[in-house]
Amino acid sequence: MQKILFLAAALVLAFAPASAQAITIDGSFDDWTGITELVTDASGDGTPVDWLKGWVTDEGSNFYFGYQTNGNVDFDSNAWRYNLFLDTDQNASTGYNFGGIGADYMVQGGTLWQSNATWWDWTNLGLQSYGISGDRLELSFAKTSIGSPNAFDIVFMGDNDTDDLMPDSGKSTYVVPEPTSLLLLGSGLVGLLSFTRKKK
Ligand SMILES: [Ca+2]
Ligand SMILES: [Ca+2]
Ligand SMILES: [Ca+2]
Repeated sequence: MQKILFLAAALVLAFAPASAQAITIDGSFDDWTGITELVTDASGDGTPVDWLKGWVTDEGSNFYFGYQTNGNVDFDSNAWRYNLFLDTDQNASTGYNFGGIGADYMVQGGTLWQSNATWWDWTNLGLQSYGISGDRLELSFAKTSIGSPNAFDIVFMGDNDTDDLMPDSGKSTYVVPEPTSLLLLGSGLVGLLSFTRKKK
């Protein structure tokens, strides 16, 4: 009986969400509290886009991106100045060649684009879910939209001639955390298997 209870507990844990925190794309940033910045940047080193902080996280089947700039995020007339370059195969020789990475995807304003070449040639994958409030943005899309990578490199670029880069040189890397729920599920199944065997 104890074993059954233990197994039941293990299975309940297995199906519990890996992260307790859910991000809702609503322009409110309370749900980002406790999520550490992936990258930060100096204030006053770019105009009109001056990056300050960037966040990436994931949950379930979605990636979530956030950033904070010095001054309000302005998509009304300047959406094209807000660019996130994503190197999803972490291979600089594939995708748009920029800042030492090969960006296979780009988020420009609220739109996701897929690279067709090492030069500026993109396919529009459509407007994504995003919210803006003052100097911050949050944006989300399905992991499958960018090929469900386990990790990717990212560079934030403002404008394309008076650009502020974040980081100023090189890149940041986001690694999808190990799915602890699957590990628990695995150990639960192993336990179940050995329990079944002993019973025979
Ligand atoms: Ca939110
Ligand atoms: Ca900056
Ligand atoms: Ca690449």
